[in-house]
Amino acid sequence: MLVIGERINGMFKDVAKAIQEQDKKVVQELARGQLAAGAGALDVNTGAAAADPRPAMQGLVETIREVTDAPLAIDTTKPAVMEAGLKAAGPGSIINSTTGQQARLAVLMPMAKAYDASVICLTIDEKGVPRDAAGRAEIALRIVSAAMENGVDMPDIYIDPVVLPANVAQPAVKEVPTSIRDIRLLSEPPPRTVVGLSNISQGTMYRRLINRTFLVMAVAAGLDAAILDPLDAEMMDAMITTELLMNKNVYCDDYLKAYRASSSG
Ligand code: THG
Repeated sequence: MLVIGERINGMFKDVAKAIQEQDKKVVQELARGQLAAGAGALDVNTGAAAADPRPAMQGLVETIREVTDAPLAIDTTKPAVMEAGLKAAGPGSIINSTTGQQARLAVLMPMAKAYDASVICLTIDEKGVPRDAAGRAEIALRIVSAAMENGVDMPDIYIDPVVLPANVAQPAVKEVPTSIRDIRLLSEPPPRTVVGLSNISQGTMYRRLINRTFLVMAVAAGLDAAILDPLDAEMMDAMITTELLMNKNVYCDDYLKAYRASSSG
């Protein structure tokens, strides 16, 4: 499973401060640390920390590129910021994200082709996030069509069924694993699935426990990728164990060590 490290995000106080003070060290340490902990890609989001997000995104990406060639997920809703990030990061990046709205798909699918990027697509339309898995599947199908029309291959499409906080949208939680199963049936080969995991526990007391329990549910449903904090070792252990029990890796007694040895570059 592809782990996309979530920590280089201006939503976190240490990163917001680093962006404001142009402190490269903090960002570079987070890049190295997340990759060493098992991330295969890094999410990059300026948050609200920068007055002008375009140079801020470019600066963040260049700072990360000084220490790693790992794929970067450029996390912004603004096409101009996206393009600046993709340019600085180079081919093999991940667009994070487009919604299923035609106007956004019409901009971001061609951008994926032009910059040799894969693309995360949220199951959101003009009406917002659907209440149930059926509504998510409907938008996902529109996304699959748009990808085909633009010549973007299914393995380069990551559909995100949108995880909402369990404390305010409790009935929506179980729709996500259903949605992960549904999305895999939409085409052959299927698009991939991704979630922003930490959304599930925002504002709750047992954040890490809720994160890792939900991750197990999603991995058991066939999740392909997750934006999460790989520095949470208990969560990584839960993920690795679920993948083992789902027969994605061959059993050995020291499977945690074996997994880490094979994934740490
Ligand atoms: N889908 C996609 N991309 C995403 C998301 C998604 N990108 C952003 C987000 N959701 C995933 N990343 C985070 C990062 C941080 C938190 C949640 C999701 C988070 N932050 C603390 C908080 O809000 O409580 C910040 C405070 C702190 O700890 O310093 O929870 O769903 N495609």
